[in-house]
Amino acid sequence: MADDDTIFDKILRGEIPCDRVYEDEWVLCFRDINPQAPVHAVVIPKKKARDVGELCALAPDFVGGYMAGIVKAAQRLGLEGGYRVVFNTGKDAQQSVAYVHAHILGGRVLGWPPG
Ligand code: DGP
Repeated sequence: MADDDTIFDKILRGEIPCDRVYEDEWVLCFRDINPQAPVHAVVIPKKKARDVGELCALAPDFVGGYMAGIVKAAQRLGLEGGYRVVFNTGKDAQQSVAYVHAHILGGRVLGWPPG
């Protein structure tokens, strides 16, 4: 389906440039184009899932590789003081790209609860 081909599919295929932070066999991490914190990157798995629900249907090895990739990306970003990982999921959470992505946010003290 054409509308399944998201901006993140295109970034993963190298058709659209990104500011790459970290990459391994499981994930690609790049800086968010619209940062919400001094450090803001997104991590996508190299196998397509639209959201965390679909992600959980993938093989456990793959989900584990994705989670480990998120942590390695955060280390690469130098967030020793801590960071937040967010999966916006569905309409109420304002997920705007239908390709699962973990936001990594840091570089300042983050408020809680989020908006
Ligand atoms: P969400 O709202 O959770 O679906 O987050 C999608 C994020 O993707 C949003 O923070 C902006 C970011 N984004 C959208 N288009 C691009 C792009 O072309 N490049 C990069 N680097 N980030 C993008």
